Amino acid sequence: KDQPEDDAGVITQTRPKTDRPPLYKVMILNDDYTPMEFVVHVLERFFGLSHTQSFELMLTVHKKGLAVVGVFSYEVAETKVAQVMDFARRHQHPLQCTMEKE
Ligand code: NFA
Repeated sequence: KDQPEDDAGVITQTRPKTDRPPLYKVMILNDDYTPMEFVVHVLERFFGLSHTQSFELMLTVHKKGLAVVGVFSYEVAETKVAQVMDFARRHQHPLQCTMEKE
C-alpha cells in the first residue's frame, strides 16, 4: 500500500481530565491618600462584600500594605481591576488595584 498505516507522529493517548482555567487574585494596595471610606465603598460596590467584611478587608490592606480581595477567571479579574482603577481615577484617588495568576 501507498498510504501510511501506522499512527507515527500522531498523539492518540489524550489526558483523561480537563484542566480548569487558571484563576487570578485581585489585590488592592495601600497608599497614604485614599480615604478609608472610599476603599470600603469600592469593596462593597465591585466585590459584593458586606459593609463589615469590606471594613475589615480595608483595614487589612491599610495595615499589611495589600490584600487579596477576590479570586476570579482572567476575564472577570481584568474587568474588576479596570472598574476599580477607573472609579478611583474619576474620584482623583491614587488607589491601585492589580491582578496576579494564582
Ligand atoms: N491608608 C489609607 C489612609 O490612611 C487608607 C487606605 C486603605 C488606602 C486601603 C488604600 C487601601 N487614608
